[in-house]
Amino acid sequence: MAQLSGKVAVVTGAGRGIGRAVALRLAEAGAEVIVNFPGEVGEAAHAAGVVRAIQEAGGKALAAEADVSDADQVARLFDTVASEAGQVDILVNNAGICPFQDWWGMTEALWDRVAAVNLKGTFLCSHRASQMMRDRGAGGRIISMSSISALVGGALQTHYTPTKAGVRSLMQSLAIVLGPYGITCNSVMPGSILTDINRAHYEEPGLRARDEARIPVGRLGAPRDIAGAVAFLASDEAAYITGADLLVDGGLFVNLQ
Ligand code: RM4
Repeated sequence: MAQLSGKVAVVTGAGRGIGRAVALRLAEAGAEVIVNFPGEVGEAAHAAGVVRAIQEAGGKALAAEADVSDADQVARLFDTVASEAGQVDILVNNAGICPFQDWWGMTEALWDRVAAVNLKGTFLCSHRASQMMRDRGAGGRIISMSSISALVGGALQTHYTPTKAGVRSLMQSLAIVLGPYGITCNSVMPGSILTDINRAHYEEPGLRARDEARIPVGRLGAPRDIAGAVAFLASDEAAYITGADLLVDGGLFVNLQ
């Protein structure tokens, strides 16, 4: 059922991976989707492919470039949303990076970049979208991609795990601020989902088999596994859920002994 017809969804980092799956799934549910992508080479083509897929399925979509860590670009992104779509009902803060790096090789520049995209980007987009939602007075949904890495560490992710814990915490605080406006704020916490962010990492011999052996459902996740959770949190069924987090990890987190 087109539960989201009449709604406008902004999905950041929607050209590939989880963001792409979320954009397609929200469009399938009837939402008009703004497919945000960063300025790196090749990203516009990925985003155009998502827009085309949505349009060919009879949906409405628009690609919009912005580096979510840049306040001016985020302002322009939401100006475009306002002028082209007129509103934002659903914001999915998906854009995120995780270049795997050992602690001794960690640099300030890499630490700052990961924090800027993953955490500051979530702040910048949530701030602009929530203002538009507040001013329109029709409520809204802010759904942010935290991670299992908000709950556990990662030896090659010392820059990344704090940002995912921060995203979760930001949604908890925003739930308090935005609840009175009918805007819910929640996190989705993917486990090990096979996408471009970790494809090279899993090419290490034995790594994929090691991780899959620890996942009770027996496989790495796929982007579509996350998209369904986001679609639920975006729906009317989730109207009383806010400040919550939804772990989508195939049972990995609980399988520790
Ligand atoms: C997730 C989790 C996954 C990793 C991605 C990049 O939080 O740690 O295992 O592949 O990050």
